[in-house]
Amino acid sequence: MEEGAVRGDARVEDIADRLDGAAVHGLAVETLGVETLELAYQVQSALIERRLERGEAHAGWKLGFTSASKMRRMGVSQVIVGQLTSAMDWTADEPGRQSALIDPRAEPEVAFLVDRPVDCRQEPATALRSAVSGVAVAVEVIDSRYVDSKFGVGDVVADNASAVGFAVGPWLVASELSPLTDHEIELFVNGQHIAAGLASEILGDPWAALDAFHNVAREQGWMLQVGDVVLAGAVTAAVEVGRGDLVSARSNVLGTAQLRIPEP
Ligand code: OOG
Ligand code: MG
Repeated sequence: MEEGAVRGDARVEDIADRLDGAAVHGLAVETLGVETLELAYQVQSALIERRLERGEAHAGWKLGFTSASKMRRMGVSQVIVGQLTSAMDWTADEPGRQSALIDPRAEPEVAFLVDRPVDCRQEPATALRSAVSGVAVAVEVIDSRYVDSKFGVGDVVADNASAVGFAVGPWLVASELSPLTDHEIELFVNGQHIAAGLASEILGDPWAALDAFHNVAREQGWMLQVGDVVLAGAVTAAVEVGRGDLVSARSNVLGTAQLRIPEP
């Protein structure tokens, strides 16, 4: 038993090392065949630990595969969660920002801002909804660490749901935007309109993504903290972007979020 447990931990650390190395050096790895979600979320935690050790701070959470177009495109039909850190927050346009990247792709999203701690094991999903003070439009940049973005659900969870960067627009008062009116969220790259999707693509209403998040957070025993951002997931399939591209998401209800894809 004990030996098995030790081997199990060694496997978590080994997979985390490979995925972390791929992210740090911008070199994709072959799919690792992470069979279970239990192992996958353990690897994800080990990856986040490495980032925190390098001085990054916890910044929030991201959902994946909350819309039919994303599920169809990636062949995954289960909502997944990844974790955001301070190094992924590209909201402020800092000239000269650098990041190792493999095959970055951008997505238009909706973001929520949490303004009190929430323990999902103790509090219901409705409590999480009422802990949200802000809603914003967002751009997420994903970058799978697997060759050709080929993965099963366990692999992509282990790879922190392909998280690499995000930007949020101005925070609007959440209570005035619940439920969120259905409307289009558009994606622009260097000023060119590239894609658009409806807010209702996200489980009928992006607020429902918080309930889906609550489910996973309860299982994982995660706590939400003051200032946590929660990205609700893309309303369209992801769009390829390049170094230096200016990417924005626009909504006539929520405004604009913008980021620049970092240099190598
Ligand atoms: C996984 C990340 C999915 C979303 O918004 O659905 C995601 C991927 O497609 O690589 O961020
Ligand atoms: Mg996303």
